[in-house]
Amino acid sequence: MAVYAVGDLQGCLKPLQCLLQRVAFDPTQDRLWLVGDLVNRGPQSLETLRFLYAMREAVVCVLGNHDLHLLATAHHIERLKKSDTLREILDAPDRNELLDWLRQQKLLHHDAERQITLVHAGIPPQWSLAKAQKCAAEVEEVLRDDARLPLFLDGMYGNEPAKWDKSLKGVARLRVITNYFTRMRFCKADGTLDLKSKEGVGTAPPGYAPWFSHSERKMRGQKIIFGHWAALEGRCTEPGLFALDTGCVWGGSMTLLNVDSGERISCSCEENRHD
Ligand SMILES: [Mn+2]
Repeated sequence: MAVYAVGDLQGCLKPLQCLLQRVAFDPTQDRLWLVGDLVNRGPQSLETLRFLYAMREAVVCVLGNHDLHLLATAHHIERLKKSDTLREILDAPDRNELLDWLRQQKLLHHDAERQITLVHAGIPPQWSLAKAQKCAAEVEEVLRDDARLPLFLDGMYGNEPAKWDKSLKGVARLRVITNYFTRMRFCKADGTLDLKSKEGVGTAPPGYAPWFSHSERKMRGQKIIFGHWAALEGRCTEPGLFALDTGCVWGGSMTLLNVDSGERISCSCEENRHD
């Protein structure tokens, strides 16, 4: 049995299939960890979801901002933006089955045996693993709760509050937790977020730095696999960190990491275009 982690899919099914073929992935034995952003922008969001759903027993998945956006558009179709390629999912006869599966997924997965944590964007510097697990669980509980889900999906958009505070309540509390796990790139050492900058590490606004590079970061040295930040191009020199978003949907490549050996392979997204 092998465990692999793959970067942001964003509806790019062919490069994923290319990677799984190259490692002779066996869903009855092997496991596939997904850093989230399974859908949107790419050519085959519906087919990608169906493919993963069919092998769901072999999949461990954390949600990304695009996955949450899909859930929100399913509740309020008017949220669909011009650049979204989610309509085919919303119109699909099996949409409820797929979306129900999606909302059962986590914001954070921790493998205790391997001592590795999987998240979409990152874990803020001021949080320990235990704190991050507690906060992720708060949002996961709401995602699974029919009564509370619509309120969360309506209220999750926005960049404020920019910083965690344990006295936060309601949707504002869920929003900042969600922004940390699914949208963060740059922040201050105290966890104050800048959600506007998307470029590489050298472009941090004054006073801000990549979430993983703060010297007093609580989880320093612990292993974290993450995606979301295509401008890193899979490079992160921080010990224990594995950046897997290599910008497939932007014409880059898709990266697969063997979690136990650390070996990486990639499939080009140009050569695996959907025609
Ligand atoms: Mn993302």
